[in-house]
This record gives sequence, C-alpha cells and structure tokens, in this order.
Amino acid sequence: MLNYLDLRGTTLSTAELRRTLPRGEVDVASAAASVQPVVDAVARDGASAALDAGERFDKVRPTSVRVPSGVIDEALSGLDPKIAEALAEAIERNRRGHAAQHPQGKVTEVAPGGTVTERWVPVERVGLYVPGGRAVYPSSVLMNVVPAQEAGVSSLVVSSPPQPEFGGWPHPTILAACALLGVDEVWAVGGAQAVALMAYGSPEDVDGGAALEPVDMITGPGNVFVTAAKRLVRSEVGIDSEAGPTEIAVLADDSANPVQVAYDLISQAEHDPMAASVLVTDSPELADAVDREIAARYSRTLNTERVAEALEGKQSGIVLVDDLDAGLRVVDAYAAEHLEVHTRNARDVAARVRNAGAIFVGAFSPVPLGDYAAGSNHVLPTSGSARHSSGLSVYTFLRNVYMIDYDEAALKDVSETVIALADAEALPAHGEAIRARFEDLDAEEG
Ligand code: HSO
Ligand code: ZN
Repeated sequence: MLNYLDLRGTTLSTAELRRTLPRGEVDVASAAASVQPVVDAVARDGASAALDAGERFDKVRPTSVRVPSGVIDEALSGLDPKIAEALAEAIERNRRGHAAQHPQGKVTEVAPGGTVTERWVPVERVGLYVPGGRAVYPSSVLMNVVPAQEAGVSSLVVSSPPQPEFGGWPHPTILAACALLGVDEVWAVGGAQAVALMAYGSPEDVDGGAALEPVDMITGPGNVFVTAAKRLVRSEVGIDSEAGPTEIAVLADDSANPVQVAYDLISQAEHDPMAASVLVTDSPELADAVDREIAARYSRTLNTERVAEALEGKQSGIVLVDDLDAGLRVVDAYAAEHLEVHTRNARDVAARVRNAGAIFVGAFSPVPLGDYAAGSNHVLPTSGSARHSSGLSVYTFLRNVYMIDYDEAALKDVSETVIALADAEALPAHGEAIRARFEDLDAEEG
C-alpha cells in the first residue's frame, strides 16, 4: 500500500537524499497572496473586519470577539468528567516537563571587573492560535499555554474559530481547556483574520467592549492560510516557526513489531491527507510486514479516507537501506518532526540522531504519548526545519537580554582593543567614545 524507495547499494549525499526522500510541498506564498486583503482589512478596521471575514469563511458571526466568561464557565461545567480528568493529568505532566526547562540566568566575569549577565525575560503578551474545522485539538491549547505560562508570560489570549453549531463561539472543549489552564481571554476568531487581529488589535470589540490589545508574539498551529498570515505579520510581531503538514519517520530494524509500527504510521496519517508517514528500515521483511499490517488495518479506523490519502501520497513511503548507519543518514537528512526508533539498543541508536523535532525511543514511547501526555511538547518543527529549529518550549517565550557591566579599570584594560577595531572599521567616533572616558579629547584638539 505504501510506496517503496530502495536506497540499498547507493551512497547519496545529504543534499541528494533530501531531494530524493518522500516529502510533501505546501505553497505558503500563494496562500499569502490570497490572505493579504484580509490581513490588510483587519489591520485597518480591527474587530469588525475580523468578524466580516469570519462570516464569509466560518459562516457565522458571534456577537463579540471576546467570548463571554459565562460561555467559558458553561463549557467547563459541561465537559465530560473523563475528558476533564485526562486534560488535568496531561496539563500536570506537561507543566512538570516544561517547568524544568526554565533556564537560570548566568553571570560571567569575562575579565576582572567586567561581567556579562544572561538574563531571561518572558515575552509580555502572547496570542495562541487554536484551529477549529477538521481539527479540534484541546491538546494544542495546553501545548501552547503551558510553556508560555511556565516562561512567565503574564498576558495570554487564545483565538479559535467561531463554530455555527455552538452559537458562534469556539468549540466548547477548547473553551473548557482554556478554563482548566486559567486562560480567561478567548477570542472567537479563526484563520488569517485571527492572526491579523492578534497582531494589530482593535480599539474596541464589536459590541463596544474593551479594546482588543495586540500581542507581542503569536504561536500555534494552523492550516496554510494561518501560516501565510503569520508570515505577513512577522514584521509586527514574533511568530513561532512555520508549521507544515505533520510527519512521522520510523527507524526500525528486524526486531521491530510490525503491528506497532503500522499503527504509529496510521495514527499520524489520520491528521491530514497531506500528513507524511515514512518507514526507514534495513529489513525488507519488516517493510513488507508493516505494509501488510497497514493494508489490513487502515480501513478499520474512523478517518479511513484521510489515512489512505496520506499513506498513498508521494509524501509517504517505505525507504529500504543497507544497514542502520545508512538509516541514520537517511533520517538525519529527512529531519522528521517526529522520529520513532524501533531497533535493538534503541536508546543508543536514538542518541546518534542529530536532526528530529522529537525522538521517541523504543516500543513504549509512541508519538501519541507525546501528542498528549509525555511531558514534552507536540508543536514541533516540520518540513525538514528540525535541521535548524526546535519545538515549542519555555525558551520560545523567553528572550535573553544581555547585561554588560564593566568598571573603570576593566574598560581601560580593553580600550586599546576596541579602539583598534573601531579604526579598522573606519568608525573613529567609536574609539573616541572610549577615549573620552580616560583622556581630555578637547585638550588634545586644541
Ligand atoms: N501529532 C500532532 C499533534 C496532535 N496529535 C494533536 C493529536 N492531537 C502534531 O504534532
Ligand atoms: Zn497526533
């Protein structure tokens, strides 16, 4: 059922591998052209323009952008207790994982009397986009909110599309998740208009309610239009890295359990017809067994059509390699959002991987664990960007502000160095700024 790519007997370079391996494409640039008018309208006219756009795309117009607190309370009290309990447990585990990330500031004495301090300061106000539509993911609410809160972000707004079947408010499970996380500012806006409204704000809500304050940074997953809108507002606000369709790579040898691997590939495919599921293995027997298990099982799951489209698409497939070393080169070149390692000594093999958004070690650390409750984050770099970027974390919401603190003697000590470099760059005023502290430059002139 999956496409095969046989790389046995080949020695492709990293660049050649990247060109050869299965991977989907998304055209963010043309989506950006189509959302530009919406972004411009919201920048100009604020809340009313955002709801106008929502009416066109979501077919519903809430009575205000800001979701009334009564609606959020109701969503929480109406939440299935089993889901409430699971969300609370996931929040707790993710808080544990993210709180531990918070870095300590560091003071370094570079020379006697001269220190550089690394001070971590949280972003002040953050906007979190939470998709609606095909994907209603309360788990994404917590994956964005928890690291922001653990970083010390003091002001948070969640924006999610209005839903006709819920009176024009976002999905109640999303609202309930916000309530459980202590987020009380939620906007009923989706798509590009949500991104624009978070970036530019609005002097007042459409019902005359308080101003909708712009944010300093926007994070959160979304479709290609949301991604495109983020690209358009990035001179105005910070954004997280661009999210493409989700992807899993599995590196496996003949010790892997084909049923487990099949389910893990299927589970990622159920997100999106564009999702990518890639198996990399040195065992043709395992490859065939996984392919058989997928064929036997995919039609028994709820999202069969989506799964089939994703697994049969050119972005998915089985890659045959000579040995595990070759497999490691392939997964490093691919730089998957999620990489599962199903090999003997999985921990040692995983330790050798350099490029992946998150690495899931062995048979009992599957991706769905990380999607919800491992204590790690599920917003991870896609489309090969794991080569240079990290997943969402406490660091996403922190800035390192340098503090430079030299005393007189320490500056004097280094002054010749600075002056020489300033002269080399033909910027003599830089050197004079140093010398003026130790010499009378006027006397020299006269
Ligand atoms: N696997 C998705 C996250 C997710 N899974 C949300 C279930 N809900 C992208 O990392
Ligand atoms: Zn998932």
